[in-house]
Amino acid sequence: MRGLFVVVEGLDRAGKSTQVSRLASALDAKAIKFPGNIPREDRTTAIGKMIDSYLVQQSELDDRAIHLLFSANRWEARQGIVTCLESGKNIVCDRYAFSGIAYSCAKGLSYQWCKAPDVGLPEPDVTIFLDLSVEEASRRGGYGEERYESVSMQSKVREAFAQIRKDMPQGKWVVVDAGKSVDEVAAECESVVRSLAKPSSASLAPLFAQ
Ligand code: NYM
Ligand code: MG
Repeated sequence: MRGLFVVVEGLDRAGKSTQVSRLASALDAKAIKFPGNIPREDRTTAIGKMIDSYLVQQSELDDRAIHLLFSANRWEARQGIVTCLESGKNIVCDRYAFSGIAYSCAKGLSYQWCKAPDVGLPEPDVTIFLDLSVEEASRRGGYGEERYESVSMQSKVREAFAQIRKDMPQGKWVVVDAGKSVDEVAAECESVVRSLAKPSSASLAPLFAQ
């Protein structure tokens, strides 16, 4: 039996890192993160370094070029994900293709264009969207210096996530209220995963293939 592939998505400051580590320990899962690995200093692949430099505003890139780098960063991790799941280990992943689409659509790129490079990646068994209002997210310790960390950008990202939600097959996208306490959110995330059916086949379906 292969492992479960669980993705956690949400705006910046929605509490993803905390919930990913809680969920990973509850499920005895491997925690992974896009872009790169946790923490920021570990955006270590060649592609991860380019992404990091862009996010911390040390380099400029065309919107489409950075979009493709984020996608390439997932493709370079694909074999590792597949191998891990096939060995029977669960994965909890902090952001995935959905962030790729949401942040680039928020900058004005078209939905279909943004989706295309990620078609065929391993499809998560479920994506948990940690839902928080932009206002509440911005009150959580304020935004840092990274690109995209502004109320106006996050509002557009939230709208784009709403569009993705409509596009997702039944049961693949579960919204959890991220405004509750850390323990309550953790319990809800865990119950979402516990209620999933066991993976029906050993191999993973391709993302966005339908
Ligand atoms: N981000 C993340 C994208 O714009 N596209 C992507 O494909 C992914 C995975 O990177 N503001 C953005 C969202 C975040 C930023 O992520 C850094 P994090 O989780 O804050 O390290
Ligand atoms: Mg962030």
